Amino acid sequence: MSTSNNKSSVATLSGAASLEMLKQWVNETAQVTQPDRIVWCDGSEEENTRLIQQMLGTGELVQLNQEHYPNCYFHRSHPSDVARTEHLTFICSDHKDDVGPTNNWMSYADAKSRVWPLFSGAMRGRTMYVVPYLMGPANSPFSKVGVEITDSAYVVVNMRIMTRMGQVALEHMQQHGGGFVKGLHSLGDLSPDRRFIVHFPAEREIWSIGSGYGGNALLGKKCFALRIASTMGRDEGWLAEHMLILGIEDLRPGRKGEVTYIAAAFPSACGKTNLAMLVPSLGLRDQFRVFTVGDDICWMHIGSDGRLWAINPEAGFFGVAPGTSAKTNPNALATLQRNSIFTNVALTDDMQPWWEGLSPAPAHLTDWQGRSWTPDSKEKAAHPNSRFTAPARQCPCISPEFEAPLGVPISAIMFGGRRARIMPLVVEAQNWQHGVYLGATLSSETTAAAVGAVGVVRHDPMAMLPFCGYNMADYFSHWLGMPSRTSPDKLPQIFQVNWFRMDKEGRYLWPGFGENVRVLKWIVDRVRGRAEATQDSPIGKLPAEGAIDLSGLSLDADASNQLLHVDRTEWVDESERHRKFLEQFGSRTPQALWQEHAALRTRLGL
Ligand code: OXD
Ligand code: MN
Repeated sequence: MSTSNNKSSVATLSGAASLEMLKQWVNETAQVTQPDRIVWCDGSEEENTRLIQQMLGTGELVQLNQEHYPNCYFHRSHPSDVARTEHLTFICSDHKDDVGPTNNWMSYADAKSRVWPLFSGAMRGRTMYVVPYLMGPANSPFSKVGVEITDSAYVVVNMRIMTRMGQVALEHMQQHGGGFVKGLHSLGDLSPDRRFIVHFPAEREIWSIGSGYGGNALLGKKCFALRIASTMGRDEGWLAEHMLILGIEDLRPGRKGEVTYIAAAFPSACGKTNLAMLVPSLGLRDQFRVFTVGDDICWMHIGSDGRLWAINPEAGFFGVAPGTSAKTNPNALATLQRNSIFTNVALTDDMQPWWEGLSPAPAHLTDWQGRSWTPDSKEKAAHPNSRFTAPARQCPCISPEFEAPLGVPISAIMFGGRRARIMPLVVEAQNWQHGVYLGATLSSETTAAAVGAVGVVRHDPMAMLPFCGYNMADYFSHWLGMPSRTSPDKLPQIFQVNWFRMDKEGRYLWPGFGENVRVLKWIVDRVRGRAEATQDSPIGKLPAEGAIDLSGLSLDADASNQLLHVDRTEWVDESERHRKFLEQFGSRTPQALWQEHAALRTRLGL
């Protein structure tokens, strides 16, 4: 098996040796998978057009209404292959303890005997595409090269949107050396019984078989940029996170257009894309403007000034379609209007994509499974996890720093969950260690982005539960160690937010979307030392009375009180849940988190 010669020593390979390794790996893989032909992808326009024409011929892609959606296409996946499959996602390492209780572990022996044979002859009758890609801007010292071998043309055209693909990656590898992350993907027979997504962090390698779904098959995204990169970050002293990156420009008089950069972690399908592209609500539009650097993944390094600098390793957005509308996210709508791929949405009779929340339902649609649909139909027209893949450069609010090789300096980190109860709208950590505790104990209700029950509260530390490539307790230690790598006062302030709190009748208390700028405003003013916070809440610093700008918002007094209310009894229970969660990691749980837990209990009067 090819993992044997790719131990992390590849980091020292020269450009020429890296290229040699690539050729050898392609040959070895072709011998095993037996494709009819091998195509090296260069990422060019011509190549893309050729692949699209080919897929239009086989029906893998369908052309959308070119007048309204120029160069846009539609793909319908297998109905059993519509979301990430966490139970079929594994980390392979020597010891089970390396991956911890929150990951599925696989031994090398099992990978060899259960998964590797599935690749044998898997590409017979198919084309094998070799897809070199760069995660991060060209010329960035933080960018990293991956190569995906895949037998899916749909994967290739998506990778071209989501990454800097082709020649640019080979050039980066030739110039910088350091090898590449190997990603082997085959659709296999698409059966969930023979579906595996296996990561080899020590070898910087990924195997994925049996799925064409984005998070399982576009290997640059979750597999490389989070699971493998999180282990690289641990080894090299940086952070790979499931976070959006936004810049918020202050337009108020005397502020000289200062831009504050914020990185924010939310679990999948909790509105990261919407927040990253936020258009401030009318009342605050003349005070702030938001720029998007990234909507899903953030790599943060300590810069020469001691601050944390962030790049978005991706080049596109793989966004959840349902709920995206001119009201909730006009920037996303403008972004996906051309050169985009839509997966598992519904189609109007004149071949435009449609999903729940986009507009009032038309009288007739074709649903995501190809069936005739009317508003009387019982099922949703678009799959709840239907997606658009769109180039980031098309986003009207893309940051001027999007391609900046060193990224942007982060002043605040937000951790957000989807919680109907308990969690206040916003709370600020007392310091870095407390902030890591807030991130580590984050919980959220599950969504349609992964297969399984929706709406169940589960711990999702730093929104990384499905994406951390090693033992989560060691990941907490890595976070806790950041102050020792720089001057602690240079690190961002940490906040926890919850847009999803409900009243007793099950109605959202907070309007969300463009109104979230009110919370960002408080955060910006906090990190710049201009806003008030209370010091006496047991869970952290809450906005002082009147510190969140609610002007022009018709929230009744009761709702605004409930939004920031900390219920002692509920928090006593919550702290119990924290304890159970932290106990799972046994002696690996960092002492600093137990200290924070004890301090929380003391503040709760226990
Ligand atoms: C995603 C996810 O696709 O988190 O970004 O599932
Ligand atoms: Mn995500």
